[in-house]
Amino acid sequence: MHKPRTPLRALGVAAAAAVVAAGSVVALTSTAEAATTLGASAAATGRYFGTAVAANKLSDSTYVGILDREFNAVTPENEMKWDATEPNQNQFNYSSADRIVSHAQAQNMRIRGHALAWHQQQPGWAQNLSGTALRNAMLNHVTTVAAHYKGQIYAWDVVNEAFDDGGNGARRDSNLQRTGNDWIEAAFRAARAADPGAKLCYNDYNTDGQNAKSNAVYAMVQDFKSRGVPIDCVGFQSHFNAQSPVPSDYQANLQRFANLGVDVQITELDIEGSGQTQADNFGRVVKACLAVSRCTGITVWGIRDSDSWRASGTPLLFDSSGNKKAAYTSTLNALNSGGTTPPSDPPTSPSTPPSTPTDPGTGACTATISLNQWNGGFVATVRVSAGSSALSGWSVSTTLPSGAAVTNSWSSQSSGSSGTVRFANVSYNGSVAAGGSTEFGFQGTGTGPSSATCSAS
Ligand code: 9MR
Repeated sequence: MHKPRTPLRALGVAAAAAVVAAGSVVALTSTAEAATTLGASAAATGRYFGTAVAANKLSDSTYVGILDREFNAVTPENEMKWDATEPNQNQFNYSSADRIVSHAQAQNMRIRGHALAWHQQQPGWAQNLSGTALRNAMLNHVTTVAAHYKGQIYAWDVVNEAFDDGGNGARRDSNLQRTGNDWIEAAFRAARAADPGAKLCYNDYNTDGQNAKSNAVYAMVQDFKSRGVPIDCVGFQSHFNAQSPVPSDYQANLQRFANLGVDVQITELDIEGSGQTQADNFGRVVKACLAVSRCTGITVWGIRDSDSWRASGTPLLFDSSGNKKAAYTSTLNALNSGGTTPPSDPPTSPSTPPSTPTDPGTGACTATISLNQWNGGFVATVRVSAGSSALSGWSVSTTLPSGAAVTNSWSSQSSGSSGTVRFANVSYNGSVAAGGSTEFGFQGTGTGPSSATCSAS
């Protein structure tokens, strides 16, 4: 990363000479080159530094002044949630979210999308649904919103806060959970199909250290990775206060998730308190992220204390007048102390990366279905495997039992929805190397099929 050298030049010749004479030019150089805003300092380590933004504050000049000066990423605080984007079923409203997106794009900021599927802030109509109707409404929501912002979102919180706090490592009971345990993977698959370029994150709180809840999330991520369910990142909200302090194993916990092959991000950081204690805590959190190469960025949950969802705890980096707090200084210093470098981003791949074909291939193929059936609906995951020759395209047919219908599919182009249904490859998964395989899926009502036939095209 090229660092601006201007601050060094800005030093008087005499002062520079004095430091050289004192033999500490190296220290001076790093200090003099240190970036002076949160975003620029994070960028010098290959990371972003973001904040939650509220659309209705974009007319507040103090707020926007700090936002544009200090941050290079934003998360809409409420504007992309289900109640905001789909107030009535199948009527989508992006007006508030788009104001934030336009602002961020004009400022070259990354955008974290928050949150596609969550038990809270559901519109009333969704709260009143259950079973297959809710599952389908959720998938339609994920698909439509992710498709609307396709290509514009750095990372999506696809599913938010789906685990219990009780110490039992269980899923949180919710209307979404009651549609079947696979609702989370179904949401991730729908998001990947709608916006293959966005990183897809699971986001939660009280998962910041190793505990029963984070262990359960860890097991889910491990399972998703092993089965090819598309997940790219885990968000650690990091809402801290005296009752919920920064855990002593915070960095180790980030690292163990990163070791599963996902990025980790600090997504909603705020730390109640004041003065040096608060400053030290912010410094610790930032240094933990910098020490983990797959920790790709930090987002604080608001700009000024008065912007916080828990303003009385003064948990942010700027006071209510917009002045920098001690916590700001320690955050900036921690960012400027440097750290590991995140891997450069490969293009986000579909759940099973497409194999590079060595020849165009027209070989035979087989399709195997793994079915997740619940009362009234199903999700089918289909593995398409090439034989001894490569495939340049494929199509899979299956006959649904009577009464069943396909309602949604991913990583394939479907035709028909009942009786015999056909699924053809999409652009990125038609080429399958000899002996290789790829995966697509579909969801439906009724009883799902257990077998399918594959033909090469
Ligand atoms: O900061 C958000 C606040 O304005 C909303 O009223 C609240 C509603 O649930 O959500 C707050 O943001 C939450 C985030 O979406 C998910 N993690 C916890 C955050 C703080 O409650």
